Amino acid sequence: MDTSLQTESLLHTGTTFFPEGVGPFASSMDSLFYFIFWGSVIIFVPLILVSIYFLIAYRRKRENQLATKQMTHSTFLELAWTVPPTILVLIVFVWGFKGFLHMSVAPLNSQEIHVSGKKWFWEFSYPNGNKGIGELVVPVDTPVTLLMTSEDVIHSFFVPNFRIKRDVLPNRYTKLWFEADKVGNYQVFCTEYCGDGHSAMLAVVRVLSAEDYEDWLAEANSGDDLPLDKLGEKLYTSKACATCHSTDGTSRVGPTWKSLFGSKKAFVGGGTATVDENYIHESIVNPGAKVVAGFDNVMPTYAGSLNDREISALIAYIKTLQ
Ligand code: HEC
Ligand SMILES: [Cu+2]
Repeated sequence: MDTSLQTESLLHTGTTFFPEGVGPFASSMDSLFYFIFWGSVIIFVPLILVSIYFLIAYRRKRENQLATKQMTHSTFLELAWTVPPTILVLIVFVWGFKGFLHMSVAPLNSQEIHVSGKKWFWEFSYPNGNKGIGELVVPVDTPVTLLMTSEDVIHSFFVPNFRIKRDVLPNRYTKLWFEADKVGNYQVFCTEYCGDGHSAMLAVVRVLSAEDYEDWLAEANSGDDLPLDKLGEKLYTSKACATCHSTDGTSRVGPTWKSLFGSKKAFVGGGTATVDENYIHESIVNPGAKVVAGFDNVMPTYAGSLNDREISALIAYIKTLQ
């Protein structure tokens, strides 16, 4: 799986203002934007031109000369600058409110997927018990409701192509729905600054055809046919370990995995240990138990997100990185 930036869905399609619109909200939202944008241009440009003209035409020419005749009241002018703007604002309000209601009320037959924001990745839990990190897989032409919550700070879930965005809060559920009408990969961003790894808090919505989706459901998350170290290598990216751990010796948010197995580690607050299977297991399910010196206690726990086979697979993979 590739969770890197989906520039194809953002840059190479759509217009100057928007990436290609997918799903039920794009067309009305874009029309409303263009209405406001061009409306503002049409009002702003003549206003500035007339202001400049008046500035020059009626400037004070001699000492003590009043530039214009003083005017005290004009009912026509009062109405002209009150009624049309009110009508414009009401149009924008009704249009926007209708769109807001449309986005707020999901169709009854929609499929519910739980989204959990953690520093710094997105985890998706499907109705059949499958879990995925960094990748939300959905069938095309099917309404999907996202039930979202955060495990730590405030995040925000944004899919530019779908024109949907909503904050993801700790201790509260927020909802979003969409219905992708086109197969493809669409970029997800976190749009609430949430710390060091914020800009890397990316995910992809993979929209599959009905048949491909069935295939995906059948094989998803099994990984049964892979040897342990190969499965571990896959999990290293698919479970977002790669956001914080490198395999080439460089330090990211967390220590590198290169030559990790068998090495001696010192911890914050004193104490040392040699890295073995139990140490790695503990680091994954209870990362705060021993915090490696020089690093912060920011690794999320994977207890419940990884099963025993997956943890064994990660250990096997780390062993290969000597
Ligand atoms: C948000 C960043 C982040 C993510 C994601 C993350 N880790 Fe960590 N990890 C850290 C940090 C920081 C440390 C060092 C502090 C500590 O020991 O808790 C660490 C420590 C570790 C250690 C101990 C390393 C050592 O040098 O002693 C292991 C093993 C580990 N992580 C495994 C994983 C695995 C497996 C995953 C993915 C399933 C993962 N981590 C995902 C940040 C992260
Ligand atoms: Cu975030």
